[in-house]
Amino acid sequence: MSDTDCIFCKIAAGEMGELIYENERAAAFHDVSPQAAVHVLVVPKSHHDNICDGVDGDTLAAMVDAVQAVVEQTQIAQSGYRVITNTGADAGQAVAHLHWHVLGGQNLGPLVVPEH
Ligand code: DGP
Repeated sequence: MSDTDCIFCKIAAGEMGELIYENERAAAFHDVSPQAAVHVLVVPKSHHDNICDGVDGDTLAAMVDAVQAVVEQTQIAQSGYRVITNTGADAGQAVAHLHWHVLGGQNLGPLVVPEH
């Protein structure tokens, strides 16, 4: 089910014309504020606040298919890439619709978090 107030629900439904890939259950589009040479977001078409919000296996499989398609389309398989999902305040999640960041196209360096 989609949430009419959710921007990623609208994008995933193709209402904003930004999709670079879609299948039955997932969609991909360029991040509006890219943090790397390649920065694509993969989302489920159904609304889930985050990865622990009742996502079924078929939807997760469709998201993996979307990642594979994006990796192929952007030609980042050889050089490497990172897939991450931010969840909740401590991770800085800004949009409450599950999304996987696919980052690549350059050396990403080590995964860095602030000192604790
Ligand atoms: P996060 O901090 O993990 O919730 O990242 C949210 C990302 O979503 C952030 O990198 C910017 C991106 N974003 C937010 N609004 C939009 C939008 O309307 N369109 C697109 N393409 N990306 C968006």
